[in-house]
Amino acid sequence: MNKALISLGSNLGDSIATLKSALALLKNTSGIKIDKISSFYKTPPVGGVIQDDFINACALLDVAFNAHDLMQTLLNIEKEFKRERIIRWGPRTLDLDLIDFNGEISNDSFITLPHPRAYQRAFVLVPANEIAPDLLLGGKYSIQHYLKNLSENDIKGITKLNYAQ
Ligand code: PH2
Ligand code: MG
Ligand code: MG
Repeated sequence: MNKALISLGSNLGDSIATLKSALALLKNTSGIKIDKISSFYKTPPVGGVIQDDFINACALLDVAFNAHDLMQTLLNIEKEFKRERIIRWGPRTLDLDLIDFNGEISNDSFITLPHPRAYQRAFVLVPANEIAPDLLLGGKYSIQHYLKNLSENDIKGITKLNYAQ
């Protein structure tokens, strides 16, 4: 079995319902077992674009196939989800990012591992730290190591939602 850390994000539509549905789709995918799911967090947008706050979460998966196939599965779920939501209920977004896969390092055109910006993103590190503080990103430094390196300012505004999954 391979261990994968993924991050989930949404800031359009009913983001909590979106993340729940995405997790349900992952759970029903053969070859994937969900090991742990973090709390859901409300997080200020990172990256300079003026937009609504995100709902973010992370999940640890046991995966029977390789990183490429998992990446393709995540892209398929994103696409399927968006198409359904756009047709039925108006615009929705879902972002599923592969953060780490067994500590592997990859730089091909399809997949970059570990995720190149995860180590500096509080909206990934805070939920990830809840379920996998000792996981080594790219086999190198732990989630909790990177989280400790963030500033107060990076973490400010991240709120854990009181919500039973
Ligand atoms: N995703 C981005 C850009 N900025 N900010 C937050 N808070 N959460 C995200 O998931 C996020 C973001 C691009 O994928
Ligand atoms: Mg992303
Ligand atoms: Mg993405």
